[in-house]
Amino acid sequence: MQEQTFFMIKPDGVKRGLVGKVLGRLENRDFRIEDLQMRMITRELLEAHYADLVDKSFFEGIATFMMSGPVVTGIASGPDVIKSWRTMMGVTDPVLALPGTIRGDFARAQENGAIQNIVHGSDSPESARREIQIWFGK
Ligand code: DAT
Ligand code: MG
Repeated sequence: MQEQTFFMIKPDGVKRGLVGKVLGRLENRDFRIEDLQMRMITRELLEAHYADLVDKSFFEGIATFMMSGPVVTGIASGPDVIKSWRTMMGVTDPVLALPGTIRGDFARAQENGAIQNIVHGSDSPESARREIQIWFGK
């Protein structure tokens, strides 16, 4: 099914110079990059984006990490892009992410604090709609 997803290259991905590699993986799979913007995240945007995590004990760690430098946000489109991008990212924990996935190939295991795992992707059509609205107002 033709659909759109929201993706982000987190501060660790930008700092380590992985923007081109990450965008290249989307293009390799013939997904279209529909919109793209580098920006600093505000507290308000972060709390809207991670509304389900705001009450977690590790949220302050996430906030410190996510506001530590610019992120690259975007909209990608293509057939089944939402699930495909989640597969391409790999699972949340870099220790468990399989080689071949972005997290499995590039993310560092964390010794403490927030998990830093290079990329974000919407996890469902509802999340994609919600996140595209939050970040791009459309
Ligand atoms: P994902 O990014 O795979 O969708 P998520 O939505 O559950 O994972 O969590 C968002 C981010 O928050 C995740 O990429 C890393 C961080 N995070 C999640 N669970 C965590 C935990 N138990 N400890 C530290 N950071 C965590
Ligand atoms: Mg998530």
